[in-house]
Amino acid sequence: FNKEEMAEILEKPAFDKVILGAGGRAKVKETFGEELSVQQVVERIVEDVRRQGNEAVLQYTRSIDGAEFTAETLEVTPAEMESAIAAADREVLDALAAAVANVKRFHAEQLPKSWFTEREQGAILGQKCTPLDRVGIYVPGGTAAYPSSVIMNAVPAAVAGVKEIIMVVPPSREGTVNPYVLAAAKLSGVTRIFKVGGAQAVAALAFGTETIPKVDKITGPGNIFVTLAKKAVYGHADIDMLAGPSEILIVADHTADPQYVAADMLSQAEHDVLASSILITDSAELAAKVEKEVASQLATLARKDIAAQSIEDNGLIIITRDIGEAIELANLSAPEHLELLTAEPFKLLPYVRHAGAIFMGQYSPEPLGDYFAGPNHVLPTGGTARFYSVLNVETFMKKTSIIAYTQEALAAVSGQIIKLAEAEGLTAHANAVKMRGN
Ligand code: HSO
Ligand code: ZN
Repeated sequence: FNKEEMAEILEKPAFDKVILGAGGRAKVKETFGEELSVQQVVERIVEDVRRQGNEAVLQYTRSIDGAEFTAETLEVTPAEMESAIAAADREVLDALAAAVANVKRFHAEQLPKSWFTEREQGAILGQKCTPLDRVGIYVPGGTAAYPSSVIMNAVPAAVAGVKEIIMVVPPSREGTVNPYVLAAAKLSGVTRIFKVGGAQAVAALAFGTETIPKVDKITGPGNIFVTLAKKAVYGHADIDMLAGPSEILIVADHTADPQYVAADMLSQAEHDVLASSILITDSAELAAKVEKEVASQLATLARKDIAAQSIEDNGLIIITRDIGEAIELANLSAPEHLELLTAEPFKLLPYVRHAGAIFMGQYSPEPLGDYFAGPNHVLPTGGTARFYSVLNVETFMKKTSIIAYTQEALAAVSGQIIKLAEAEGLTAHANAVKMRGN
């Protein structure tokens, strides 16, 4: 165990270094008439949407998603919502509703309170918390169209008190959206839904178009185009974070069940060939068993090709001398999801400093958090858990200071304020205080 070497092994690919495969490059050539990098594609799309609004949004939706809309048909109608819900499986809808209730209950506990505090001579100071007026949530399309992600983005915004929650989601070629994504949006309090995805959706939310309203903040995960577009519009609108592929890191000792460990690693691997699944353990015996289990469970999975590729490219088992070393490595990695599959996970908790979410013990597998328990599944990836937090109610709120002094309170400190203003050469500042007497 050598720290530098380990840091290198655990190093994650930077999200903005993604290079398109042959299919992606061909698509870029077809759409833009020339070969462009992902960054160049995003810059073009963002600029076009900013300048041309709807026209660019509709044209990119046609050329990239292959779906034909007009400004009027871009928005999901109440009738479309009703028919999606009517055709949906009741049990799935019930489970979605139960998940919404749990996520609401958990996030309600995060709601910050405005507060006042008293100072000398009747002065009052305070902090007022205000929800954002209008936010945009991005929901990926295709095989990654997750109703659970709709809930995880929209419910905290609704709990924060955001009045307008605008959702964007890329349509299929036929112009449809996953019915459970629609149902989840309704259950979670989404106000309006537009069938647009990719960088064009992010740009439309950031700048507004004739049809899509401009929002104050854009949240939610997406592919590299979406992530780079969020980075590009940051400052015009706020963003939550820059998310990359999903990861799990499991710290396990000899008490862990190798079947559970393997299943949890694979649950992450099936997300994406770029997803990473790492086991760190002080038990060589467990490591050997997990390796075998992964191979045998893999064969049974619906998405075995994706999971196998992910394990092959980004799967890792590290054996340490003790659990202390394992935790040290976990901190070095700052994983999105950290599972502590050890005899006494709570004893390790004080030593964990960097992780998006921590799953404690053998009955708290990651999917419990992905879908149901209540905490959010929009988490910092790629080592950014060192400085980003999990998506939460305050993501959708801001704070404003309040200062209310009395005449006596101001008089008591005006001499010192005047000294500071004069030291900065700001005599108008000094005047504003002097004028109020002392
Ligand atoms: N593990 C993903 C969230 C998710 N899993 C959605 C299933 N559906 C990122 O935290
Ligand atoms: Zn997941």
